[in-house]
Amino acid sequence: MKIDNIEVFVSCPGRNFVTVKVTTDDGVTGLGDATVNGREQAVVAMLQEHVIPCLIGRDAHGIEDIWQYLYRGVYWRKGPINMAAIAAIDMALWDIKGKVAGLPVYQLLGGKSRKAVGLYAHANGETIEQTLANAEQHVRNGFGAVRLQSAVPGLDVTYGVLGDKKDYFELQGNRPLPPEESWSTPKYMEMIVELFAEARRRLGNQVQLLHDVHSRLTPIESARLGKLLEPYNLMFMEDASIAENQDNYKVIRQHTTTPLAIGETYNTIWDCKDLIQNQLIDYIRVAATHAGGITALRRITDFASLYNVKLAPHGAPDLSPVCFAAHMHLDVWAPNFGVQEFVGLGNEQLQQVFQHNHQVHDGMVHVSDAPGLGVELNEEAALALPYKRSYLPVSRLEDGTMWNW
Ligand code: CS2
Ligand code: MG
Repeated sequence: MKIDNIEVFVSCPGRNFVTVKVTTDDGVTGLGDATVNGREQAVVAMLQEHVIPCLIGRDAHGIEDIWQYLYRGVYWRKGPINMAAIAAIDMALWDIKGKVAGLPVYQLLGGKSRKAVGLYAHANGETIEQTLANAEQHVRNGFGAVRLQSAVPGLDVTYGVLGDKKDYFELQGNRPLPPEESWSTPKYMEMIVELFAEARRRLGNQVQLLHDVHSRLTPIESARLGKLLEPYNLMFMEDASIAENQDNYKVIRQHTTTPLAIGETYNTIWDCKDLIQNQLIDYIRVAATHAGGITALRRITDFASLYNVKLAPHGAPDLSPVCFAAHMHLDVWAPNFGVQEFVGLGNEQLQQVFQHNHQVHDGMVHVSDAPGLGVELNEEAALALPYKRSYLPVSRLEDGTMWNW
Protein backbone atom coordinates (compact mmCIF):
# COMPACT_ATOMS: atom_id res chain seq x y z
CA MET A 1 0.00 0.00 0.00
CA LYS A 2 1.78 3.17 -1.20
CA ILE A 3 1.33 6.83 -0.25
CA ASP A 4 -0.26 8.32 -3.33
CA ASN A 5 -1.12 11.88 -2.27
CA ILE A 6 -0.75 14.19 0.74
CA GLU A 7 -2.84 17.36 1.09
CA VAL A 8 -2.62 20.16 3.66
CA PHE A 9 -5.76 22.04 4.74
CA VAL A 10 -5.49 25.30 6.70
CA SER A 11 -8.87 26.26 8.05
CA CYS A 12 -10.19 28.76 10.59
CA PRO A 13 -13.31 27.44 12.39
CA GLY A 14 -12.93 30.06 15.14
CA ARG A 15 -9.15 29.72 15.10
CA ASN A 16 -6.58 28.28 12.67
CA PHE A 17 -5.96 24.54 12.30
CA VAL A 18 -3.55 22.77 9.95
CA THR A 19 -4.76 19.32 8.88
CA VAL A 20 -2.82 16.77 6.82
CA LYS A 21 -4.69 14.23 4.71
CA VAL A 22 -2.71 11.23 3.41
CA THR A 23 -4.28 9.12 0.64
CA THR A 24 -2.96 5.70 -0.38
CA ASP A 25 -2.95 4.14 -3.85
CA ASP A 26 -5.99 2.06 -2.88
CA GLY A 27 -7.90 5.12 -1.67
CA VAL A 28 -7.55 4.75 2.10
CA THR A 29 -7.16 8.15 3.78
CA GLY A 30 -5.74 9.26 7.12
CA LEU A 31 -5.70 12.56 9.01
CA GLY A 32 -3.07 14.32 11.11
CA ASP A 33 -3.00 17.59 13.06
CA ALA A 34 -0.08 19.94 12.30
CA THR A 35 -1.29 23.05 14.14
CA VAL A 36 1.35 25.23 15.82
CA ASN A 37 -0.54 28.17 17.25
CA GLY A 38 0.68 31.43 15.70
CA ARG A 39 3.15 29.68 13.35
CA GLU A 40 0.73 27.65 11.22
CA GLN A 41 2.11 28.67 7.83
CA ALA A 42 5.64 27.66 8.82
CA VAL A 43 4.44 24.08 9.26
CA VAL A 44 2.53 24.25 5.97
CA ALA A 45 5.73 25.26 4.18
CA MET A 46 7.73 22.54 5.95
CA LEU A 47 5.20 19.96 4.80
CA GLN A 48 4.61 21.13 1.26
CA GLU A 49 8.18 22.07 0.32
CA HIS A 50 10.31 19.68 2.35
CA VAL A 51 8.36 16.67 3.67
CA ILE A 52 5.61 15.66 1.23
CA PRO A 53 7.81 15.28 -1.89
CA CYS A 54 9.93 12.68 -0.01
CA LEU A 55 6.93 10.52 0.98
CA ILE A 56 5.01 9.96 -2.25
CA GLY A 57 5.35 6.30 -3.25
CA ARG A 58 6.56 5.10 0.17
CA ASP A 59 4.90 2.19 2.00
CA ALA A 60 2.05 3.70 4.05
CA HIS A 61 2.35 0.81 6.52
CA GLY A 62 5.94 1.80 7.34
CA ILE A 63 5.03 4.11 10.22
CA GLU A 64 8.22 3.67 12.25
CA ASP A 65 10.52 3.76 9.26
CA ILE A 66 8.87 6.97 7.96
CA TRP A 67 9.11 8.52 11.44
CA GLN A 68 12.83 7.68 11.63
CA TYR A 69 13.35 8.84 8.03
CA LEU A 70 11.76 12.23 8.73
CA TYR A 71 13.43 12.65 12.15
CA ARG A 72 16.99 11.54 11.27
CA GLY A 73 16.81 12.50 7.63
CA VAL A 74 16.19 16.21 8.18
CA TYR A 75 19.67 16.57 9.75
CA TRP A 76 18.41 19.71 11.57
CA ARG A 77 16.56 17.66 14.15
CA LYS A 78 13.84 18.57 16.64
CA GLY A 79 12.04 21.94 16.94
CA PRO A 80 8.30 22.66 17.02
CA ILE A 81 7.83 23.21 13.29
CA ASN A 82 9.74 20.14 12.18
CA MET A 83 8.16 17.88 14.80
CA ALA A 84 4.62 19.09 14.07
CA ALA A 85 5.12 18.15 10.42
CA ILE A 86 6.38 14.70 11.44
CA ALA A 87 3.52 14.38 13.95
CA ALA A 88 0.81 15.03 11.38
CA ILE A 89 2.19 12.47 8.94
CA ASP A 90 2.53 9.98 11.81
CA MET A 91 -1.05 10.44 13.03
CA ALA A 92 -2.37 10.04 9.47
CA LEU A 93 -0.45 6.78 8.98
CA TRP A 94 -1.80 5.36 12.25
CA ASP A 95 -5.27 6.41 11.10
CA ILE A 96 -4.75 4.55 7.81
CA LYS A 97 -3.35 1.44 9.50
CA GLY A 98 -6.38 1.29 11.79
CA LYS A 99 -8.77 1.68 8.86
CA VAL A 100 -7.02 -1.09 6.89
CA ALA A 101 -7.06 -3.38 9.96
CA GLY A 102 -10.67 -2.42 10.76
CA LEU A 103 -9.56 -1.50 14.30
CA PRO A 104 -9.51 1.70 16.39
CA VAL A 105 -5.92 2.88 16.95
CA TYR A 106 -6.02 2.00 20.67
CA GLN A 107 -6.30 -1.67 19.67
CA LEU A 108 -3.10 -1.34 17.61
CA LEU A 109 -1.35 0.14 20.69
CA GLY A 110 -2.33 -2.77 22.91
CA GLY A 111 -6.01 -2.39 23.74
CA LYS A 112 -7.83 -0.61 26.55
CA SER A 113 -6.34 -0.24 30.03
CA ARG A 114 -9.56 1.44 31.32
CA LYS A 115 -13.17 1.80 30.31
CA ALA A 116 -12.99 5.53 29.55
CA VAL A 117 -10.68 8.53 29.66
CA GLY A 118 -10.86 10.84 32.70
CA LEU A 119 -10.95 14.55 31.92
CA TYR A 120 -10.26 17.81 33.68
CA ALA A 121 -12.40 20.80 32.78
CA HIS A 122 -11.37 24.48 32.69
CA ALA A 123 -12.97 26.87 35.20
CA ASN A 124 -12.13 30.55 35.04
CA GLY A 125 -13.54 33.92 36.07
CA GLU A 126 -12.91 37.59 36.64
CA THR A 127 -13.22 37.01 40.39
CA ILE A 128 -12.66 34.07 42.73
CA GLU A 129 -16.42 33.91 43.20
CA GLN A 130 -17.03 33.70 39.43
CA THR A 131 -14.26 31.11 38.99
CA LEU A 132 -15.67 28.85 41.70
CA ALA A 133 -19.22 29.21 40.40
CA ASN A 134 -17.86 28.04 37.04
CA ALA A 135 -16.08 25.16 38.78
CA GLU A 136 -19.25 24.16 40.62
CA GLN A 137 -21.03 23.98 37.25
CA HIS A 138 -18.39 21.56 35.93
CA VAL A 139 -18.71 19.42 39.06
CA ARG A 140 -22.49 19.34 38.58
CA ASN A 141 -21.82 18.18 35.01
CA GLY A 142 -19.91 15.23 36.36
CA PHE A 143 -16.29 16.36 36.13
CA GLY A 144 -14.12 14.98 38.89
CA ALA A 145 -11.20 17.30 38.07
CA VAL A 146 -11.26 21.03 37.41
CA ARG A 147 -8.51 23.51 36.53
CA LEU A 148 -8.90 26.90 38.23
CA GLN A 149 -7.65 30.11 36.62
CA SER A 150 -8.78 33.45 38.04
CA ALA A 151 -8.10 37.05 37.05
CA VAL A 152 -5.27 38.73 38.98
CA PRO A 153 -6.59 41.95 40.57
CA GLY A 154 -4.68 44.91 39.20
CA LEU A 155 -3.83 43.28 35.85
CA ASP A 156 -5.84 44.09 32.70
CA VAL A 157 -5.72 40.51 31.37
CA THR A 158 -4.80 37.18 32.97
CA TYR A 159 -3.92 33.96 31.15
CA GLY A 160 -6.76 31.44 31.08
CA VAL A 161 -9.54 33.95 31.83
CA LEU A 162 -12.04 34.55 29.03
CA GLY A 163 -13.04 38.06 30.05
CA ASP A 164 -15.87 39.19 27.76
CA LYS A 165 -15.18 36.46 25.17
CA LYS A 166 -17.69 33.60 24.96
CA ASP A 167 -15.10 30.87 24.45
CA TYR A 168 -11.41 30.26 23.82
CA PHE A 169 -12.02 30.29 20.08
CA GLU A 170 -13.28 33.85 20.17
CA LEU A 171 -10.46 34.79 22.53
CA GLN A 172 -7.77 33.50 20.17
CA GLY A 173 -9.43 33.94 16.81
CA ASN A 174 -8.55 37.43 15.68
CA ARG A 175 -5.15 38.81 16.66
CA PRO A 176 -3.53 40.38 13.57
CA LEU A 177 -0.51 41.25 15.77
CA PRO A 178 0.60 39.81 19.14
CA PRO A 179 -1.34 41.56 21.93
CA GLU A 180 0.91 42.68 24.80
CA GLU A 181 -0.14 41.69 28.31
CA SER A 182 1.47 42.69 31.59
CA TRP A 183 2.36 40.41 34.47
CA SER A 184 3.00 40.89 38.20
CA THR A 185 4.11 37.93 40.29
CA PRO A 186 3.44 39.75 43.62
CA LYS A 187 -0.14 40.51 42.58
CA TYR A 188 -0.61 36.91 41.36
CA MET A 189 0.80 35.39 44.55
CA GLU A 190 -1.60 37.49 46.62
CA MET A 191 -4.62 36.02 44.81
CA ILE A 192 -3.68 32.46 44.05
CA VAL A 193 -3.52 30.95 47.53
CA GLU A 194 -6.86 32.53 48.47
CA LEU A 195 -8.37 31.02 45.30
CA PHE A 196 -7.49 27.49 46.36
CA ALA A 197 -8.31 28.02 50.04
CA GLU A 198 -11.78 29.23 49.03
CA ALA A 199 -12.07 26.44 46.45
CA ARG A 200 -11.59 23.77 49.08
CA ARG A 201 -14.09 25.50 51.37
CA ARG A 202 -16.69 25.55 48.55
CA LEU A 203 -15.95 22.40 46.56
CA GLY A 204 -14.78 20.09 49.34
CA ASN A 205 -11.84 17.71 49.22
CA GLN A 206 -13.04 15.14 46.71
CA VAL A 207 -12.79 17.11 43.50
CA GLN A 208 -9.32 17.13 41.93
CA LEU A 209 -8.03 20.70 41.56
CA LEU A 210 -5.36 21.79 39.08
CA HIS A 211 -3.69 25.06 38.14
CA ASP A 212 -1.61 26.26 35.21
CA VAL A 213 1.10 28.74 36.26
CA HIS A 214 1.94 29.06 32.57
CA SER A 215 5.69 29.42 33.12
CA ARG A 216 5.35 32.76 34.92
CA LEU A 217 7.46 32.05 38.02
CA THR A 218 11.14 31.58 38.71
CA PRO A 219 12.05 28.20 40.24
CA ILE A 220 12.25 29.48 43.80
CA GLU A 221 8.92 31.37 43.39
CA SER A 222 7.40 28.10 42.11
CA ALA A 223 8.82 26.30 45.14
CA ARG A 224 7.21 28.86 47.41
CA LEU A 225 3.86 28.61 45.63
CA GLY A 226 3.98 24.81 45.74
CA LYS A 227 4.51 24.94 49.51
CA LEU A 228 1.70 27.47 50.01
CA LEU A 229 -0.70 25.26 47.99
CA GLU A 230 0.16 22.00 49.79
CA PRO A 231 -2.79 22.30 52.23
CA TYR A 232 -5.16 22.33 49.23
CA ASN A 233 -3.85 19.09 47.75
CA LEU A 234 -3.70 19.92 44.03
CA MET A 235 -3.67 17.13 41.46
CA PHE A 236 -0.90 19.11 39.80
CA MET A 237 0.57 22.56 39.35
CA GLU A 238 1.39 22.93 35.66
CA ASP A 239 4.25 24.82 34.01
CA ALA A 240 5.38 26.19 37.36
CA SER A 241 8.53 27.45 35.69
CA ILE A 242 10.14 27.26 32.26
CA ALA A 243 12.38 24.17 32.05
CA GLU A 244 14.75 24.83 29.19
CA ASN A 245 17.18 24.21 32.04
CA GLN A 246 15.62 21.00 33.34
CA ASP A 247 17.63 21.45 36.58
CA ASN A 248 15.20 24.26 37.47
CA TYR A 249 12.86 21.58 38.70
CA LYS A 250 15.41 20.29 41.22
CA VAL A 251 14.98 23.63 43.01
CA ILE A 252 11.18 23.29 43.02
CA ARG A 253 11.10 19.59 43.86
CA GLN A 254 13.27 19.85 46.95
CA HIS A 255 10.84 22.33 48.57
CA THR A 256 7.36 21.05 47.84
CA THR A 257 5.23 17.92 47.53
CA THR A 258 2.69 19.65 45.29
CA PRO A 259 2.68 17.44 42.17
CA LEU A 260 4.29 19.05 39.11
CA ALA A 261 3.30 18.83 35.45
CA ILE A 262 5.02 20.14 32.34
CA GLY A 263 5.41 19.36 28.66
CA GLU A 264 2.93 21.08 26.34
CA THR A 265 5.67 23.02 24.56
CA TYR A 266 8.03 20.05 24.27
CA ASN A 267 8.74 18.53 20.88
CA THR A 268 10.90 15.51 21.64
CA ILE A 269 11.68 13.16 24.52
CA TRP A 270 15.01 14.98 24.88
CA ASP A 271 13.16 18.05 26.24
CA CYS A 272 11.89 16.06 29.20
CA LYS A 273 14.21 13.04 29.60
CA ASP A 274 16.06 14.42 32.65
CA LEU A 275 12.84 15.69 34.27
CA ILE A 276 11.34 12.21 33.96
CA GLN A 277 14.29 10.03 34.88
CA ASN A 278 15.17 12.22 37.89
CA GLN A 279 11.51 12.11 38.94
CA LEU A 280 11.35 15.90 39.05
CA ILE A 281 7.80 15.88 37.66
CA ASP A 282 4.68 13.78 38.19
CA TYR A 283 2.80 14.34 34.89
CA ILE A 284 4.11 14.74 31.36
CA ARG A 285 1.92 17.05 29.30
CA VAL A 286 3.19 16.43 25.77
CA ALA A 287 0.82 16.79 22.80
CA ALA A 288 0.80 14.39 19.85
CA THR A 289 0.83 17.36 17.45
CA HIS A 290 3.82 19.08 19.06
CA ALA A 291 5.97 16.11 20.12
CA GLY A 292 6.12 13.95 17.01
CA GLY A 293 2.80 12.12 16.86
CA ILE A 294 1.48 8.85 18.26
CA THR A 295 4.76 7.00 17.65
CA ALA A 296 6.65 9.55 19.75
CA LEU A 297 4.06 9.85 22.51
CA ARG A 298 3.95 6.08 22.89
CA ARG A 299 7.74 6.13 23.41
CA ILE A 300 7.62 9.02 25.90
CA THR A 301 4.72 7.38 27.77
CA ASP A 302 6.57 4.09 28.14
CA PHE A 303 9.74 5.87 29.29
CA ALA A 304 7.71 7.91 31.80
CA SER A 305 6.10 4.75 33.18
CA LEU A 306 9.54 3.58 34.39
CA TYR A 307 9.72 6.65 36.69
CA ASN A 308 6.14 6.86 38.03
CA VAL A 309 5.36 9.79 35.74
CA LYS A 310 1.83 9.82 34.34
CA LEU A 311 0.60 10.89 30.93
CA ALA A 312 -1.59 14.01 30.95
CA PRO A 313 -1.67 15.19 27.33
CA HIS A 314 -2.15 18.83 26.47
CA GLY A 315 -5.70 19.51 25.35
CA ALA A 316 -5.96 23.22 24.57
CA PRO A 317 -8.30 24.76 21.98
CA ASP A 318 -5.37 25.14 19.58
CA LEU A 319 -5.12 21.38 19.11
CA SER A 320 -7.60 20.07 16.57
CA PRO A 321 -10.13 17.26 17.10
CA VAL A 322 -7.67 15.05 15.16
CA CYS A 323 -5.05 15.53 17.88
CA PHE A 324 -7.77 15.12 20.50
CA ALA A 325 -8.67 11.77 18.93
CA ALA A 326 -5.02 10.68 18.90
CA HIS A 327 -4.88 11.51 22.61
CA MET A 328 -8.06 9.51 23.27
CA HIS A 329 -6.48 6.38 21.81
CA LEU A 330 -3.19 6.93 23.68
CA ASP A 331 -5.02 7.78 26.92
CA VAL A 332 -7.27 4.73 26.93
CA TRP A 333 -4.27 2.45 26.19
CA ALA A 334 -1.55 3.96 28.41
CA PRO A 335 -1.07 1.96 31.65
CA ASN A 336 0.32 5.14 33.26
CA PHE A 337 -2.42 7.48 32.06
CA GLY A 338 -3.17 10.29 34.49
CA VAL A 339 -5.74 12.75 33.16
CA GLN A 340 -6.72 14.46 29.91
CA GLU A 341 -7.19 18.21 29.56
CA PHE A 342 -10.60 19.02 28.03
CA VAL A 343 -11.81 22.44 26.90
CA GLY A 344 -15.09 21.22 25.38
CA LEU A 345 -15.94 19.88 21.94
CA GLY A 346 -15.59 23.34 20.41
CA ASN A 347 -17.92 25.70 18.59
CA GLU A 348 -20.40 24.79 15.87
CA GLN A 349 -17.97 25.58 13.05
CA LEU A 350 -15.33 23.28 14.53
CA GLN A 351 -17.79 20.43 14.87
CA GLN A 352 -18.87 20.99 11.26
CA VAL A 353 -15.29 20.85 9.94
CA PHE A 354 -14.20 17.87 12.06
CA GLN A 355 -16.68 15.06 12.66
CA HIS A 356 -16.19 12.28 15.20
CA ASN A 357 -18.19 10.26 17.67
CA HIS A 358 -15.96 10.15 20.73
CA GLN A 359 -18.64 10.44 23.41
CA VAL A 360 -18.18 12.82 26.37
CA HIS A 361 -20.31 12.37 29.49
CA ASP A 362 -19.85 12.34 33.27
CA GLY A 363 -16.43 13.93 32.94
CA MET A 364 -15.11 11.05 30.84
CA VAL A 365 -14.58 10.32 27.15
CA HIS A 366 -15.79 7.00 25.82
CA VAL A 367 -13.48 6.43 22.88
CA SER A 368 -15.01 5.69 19.48
CA ASP A 369 -14.55 2.16 18.12
CA ALA A 370 -14.49 3.47 14.55
CA PRO A 371 -11.44 2.13 12.68
CA GLY A 372 -8.41 4.39 12.83
CA LEU A 373 -8.60 7.67 14.81
CA GLY A 374 -12.36 8.03 14.28
CA VAL A 375 -12.35 11.59 12.87
CA GLU A 376 -13.41 12.76 9.41
CA LEU A 377 -12.64 16.13 7.79
CA ASN A 378 -15.43 18.00 6.00
CA GLU A 379 -13.18 19.49 3.31
CA GLU A 380 -15.87 21.75 1.88
CA ALA A 381 -16.56 23.26 5.30
CA ALA A 382 -12.83 23.57 5.95
CA LEU A 383 -12.15 25.36 2.67
CA ALA A 384 -15.03 27.77 3.34
CA LEU A 385 -13.17 29.06 6.44
CA PRO A 386 -9.82 30.35 5.16
CA TYR A 387 -6.74 30.95 7.31
CA LYS A 388 -6.63 34.24 9.17
CA ARG A 389 -3.31 35.19 10.72
CA SER A 390 -3.52 35.28 14.49
CA TYR A 391 -0.88 35.46 17.21
CA LEU A 392 -0.51 34.37 20.77
CA PRO A 393 -0.01 37.28 23.19
CA VAL A 394 3.38 38.32 24.53
CA SER A 395 3.91 39.17 28.18
CA ARG A 396 5.91 41.92 29.87
CA LEU A 397 6.51 42.68 33.53
CA GLU A 398 4.98 45.94 34.68
CA ASP A 399 8.34 47.70 34.15
CA GLY A 400 8.31 46.56 30.51
CA THR A 401 10.73 43.61 30.82
CA MET A 402 9.82 40.83 28.37
CA TRP A 403 8.47 37.84 30.29
CA ASN A 404 6.97 34.41 29.63
CA TRP A 405 3.39 34.48 28.38
C1 CS2 B 1 -2.48 26.11 28.16
C2 CS2 B 1 -2.69 26.26 26.67
O1 CS2 B 1 -4.19 24.50 28.11
C3 CS2 B 1 -3.11 24.81 28.63
O2 CS2 B 1 -2.54 24.16 29.50
O3 CS2 B 1 -1.14 26.18 28.54
O4 CS2 B 1 -4.00 26.74 26.49
C4 CS2 B 1 -1.72 27.22 25.98
O5 CS2 B 1 -1.90 28.51 26.51
C5 CS2 B 1 -2.03 27.22 24.50
O6 CS2 B 1 -1.90 25.91 24.01
C6 CS2 B 1 -1.08 28.14 23.74
O7 CS2 B 1 -1.39 28.09 22.36
MG1 MG C 1 -0.68 24.79 29.98
